[in-house]
Amino acid sequence: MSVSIRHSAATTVRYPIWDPEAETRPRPELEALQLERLRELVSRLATVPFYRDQLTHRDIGPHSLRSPADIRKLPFTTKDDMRRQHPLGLLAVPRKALARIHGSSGTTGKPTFVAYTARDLETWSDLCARFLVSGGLAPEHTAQVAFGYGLFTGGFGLHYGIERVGATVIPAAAGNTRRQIEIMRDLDPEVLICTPSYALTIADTARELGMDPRALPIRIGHFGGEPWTEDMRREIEEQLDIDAYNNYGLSEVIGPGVSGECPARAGMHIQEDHFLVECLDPETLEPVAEGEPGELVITSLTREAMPMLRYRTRDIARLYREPCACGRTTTRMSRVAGRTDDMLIIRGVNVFPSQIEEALLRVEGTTPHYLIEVSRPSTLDEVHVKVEIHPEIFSDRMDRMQALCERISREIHTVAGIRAHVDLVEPRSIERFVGKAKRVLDKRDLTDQAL
Ligand code: DLL
Repeated sequence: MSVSIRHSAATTVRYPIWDPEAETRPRPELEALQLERLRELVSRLATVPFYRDQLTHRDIGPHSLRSPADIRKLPFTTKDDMRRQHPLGLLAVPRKALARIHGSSGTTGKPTFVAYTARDLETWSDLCARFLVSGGLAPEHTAQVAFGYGLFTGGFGLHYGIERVGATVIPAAAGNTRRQIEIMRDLDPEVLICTPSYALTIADTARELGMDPRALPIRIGHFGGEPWTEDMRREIEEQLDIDAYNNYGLSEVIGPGVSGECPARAGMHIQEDHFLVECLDPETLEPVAEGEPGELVITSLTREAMPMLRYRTRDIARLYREPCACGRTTTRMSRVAGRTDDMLIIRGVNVFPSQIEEALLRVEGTTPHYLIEVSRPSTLDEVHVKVEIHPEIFSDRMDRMQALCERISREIHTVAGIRAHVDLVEPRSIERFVGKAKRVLDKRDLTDQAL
């Protein structure tokens, strides 16, 4: 099956649908499948003490569910729950059934782990294949992955999705931008996969090297892992002369592959045969009206190793259920408009202010008074951490102050995984607050009402 859509760049784009049966299923069939899978999930959760206790307490079993909307009878799972079940308390299969373990950063600096069985990995590859194909990846293409390979789900998730499509993958991994460009010139990949901000860095670096970024071979970009705006999409498309597609996911429920755009670019299609997504008012936890912003709460219907029941993502987005021009029948989600917690995403890395605090605590002479300033002067996020130090530590010796800055910066890197500029400031120069301290000044403009 293939769709023909008038593209924003006024070209006609025709891309096949990877799994037409799953992606264009009539809604009543899709909902019946969701219900069946939800019931199976509730049965499977009886093997996880954390879930079993809550379900027993509420006297809920598979029989309690008559439609997917009955999911509202079930309890939520939060990042805190995951932390309390650290490292693998939420496993629903024996440890020996695991095929892989990834991790995501947590407020404490310790990663929370997410586990996969071999079948979970198969499903994951398929889900990535779906959105990659919906945004133009074809078997004859070569795709360069400039995401980190490691505990982060971006690199491996996309890698296997590309292989599943039958395309050629270049696992370039994150960083070393000049080398990324050299690889592109040598190997002519048509597709680039990374964070949206890194795509702009590649364009900047190409210009620094005296090249026209539009002359690079890539024609399609699949970007995700951090918030971006419609303006940024235009910039990326113009600077690199490509079509840029958005995709969304989070490690707790699988990684990339929860949703992704089609050529209509009217929101990201949620892979609803595998994820039941609710959009709730974060205060009342009641569903918001269609098209209104709310917190996404995701249930992974088919994950074997570590299923998530009503995971509170803290991501604010909107859902649209009307049919899409591409023929897919799935609900679409808007861009992520913000978060309900204080998590920052710096160059694709999730960072909690508490991690910066933890790093400061490790360095003698610092005080717990600090301010994190995040900006995006050109294309990449910059972090400045202003830290008050004890008066007796304050020194006229530049070299000592410099060494202290470097030490703090190293600790921040160790705990939070980001490079920050550290500015030592005089005692009592950072504003004090009576109530909740304001520790973060985010100067980036990431709000975007567009899809
Ligand atoms: O970032 C998974 C991923 C990798 C998705 C590569 C897409 C591409 P985490 O590190 O657990 O997983 O971070 C998840 O990142 O809750 C959102 O706040 C944010 N995020 C992910 N994709 C997008 C996006 C991966 N397209 C957190 N737009 C999520 C906005 C996004 N925010």
